[in-house]
Amino acid sequence: MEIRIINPNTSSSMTASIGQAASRVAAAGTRIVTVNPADGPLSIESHFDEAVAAVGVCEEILRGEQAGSDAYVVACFGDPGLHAARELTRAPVLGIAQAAFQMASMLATRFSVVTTLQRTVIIAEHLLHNYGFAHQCSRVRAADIPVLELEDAACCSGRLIDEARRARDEDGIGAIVLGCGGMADFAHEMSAAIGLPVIDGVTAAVKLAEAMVGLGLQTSKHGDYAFPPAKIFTGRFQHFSRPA
Ligand code: 2AL
Repeated sequence: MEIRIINPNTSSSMTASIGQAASRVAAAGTRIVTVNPADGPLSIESHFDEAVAAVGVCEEILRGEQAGSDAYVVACFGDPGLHAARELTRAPVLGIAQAAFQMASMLATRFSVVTTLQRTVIIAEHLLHNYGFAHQCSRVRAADIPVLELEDAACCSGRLIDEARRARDEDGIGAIVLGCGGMADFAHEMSAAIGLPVIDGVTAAVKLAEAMVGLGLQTSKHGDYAFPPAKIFTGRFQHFSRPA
């Protein structure tokens, strides 16, 4: 099976590290294809960044449909464009936040999220509410690390471990969810340091996608995930036009 992982930001180095993390956990018969949009924000750290990035996510889904991908992963923690992406395909589409919340909720009754910047905390909180996980998340914490700084592992791992340790000691939780697609490489070290399960959304989403494809499960086309109505798009979005 082919799982197409879409990094919604345009950082090709982050796309490569997401691909390496995914490939390490993929089953023998799984082909991981990792892409990012050509146009858009280099990192996603605001509502505005998410809104712009969502168009690139949709374009990459449409490319994946041409290539025959069996499942998709939207590999940014705000799950930008996730519902729109699901409208465009029958294949399962997993967001790394929803996948990580789902897995954490089955490993501990309560978890905390350790994310990047304080201003993205509200984005994760909105997702927790919308997905129905708010009652299982004790707190969303920011390590105050800009997304692109995560590439400097030496600088970040201590700060992430310190924040996760504070979560363990203060939040009454049993697991940590990592709040960024660029954090996968820190999961094992953090788990060893604090003695709790640490769930990275990229690898969680890959394993959930494999399970869904293996079970023959597809995105429902009954109701709001049905293909969007065909219509004319104008200007720079003309390529989305389909005759009604
Ligand atoms: C993210 C992420 O996963 N990728 C990105 O560019 N921004 N999320 C975050 N909370 O900062």
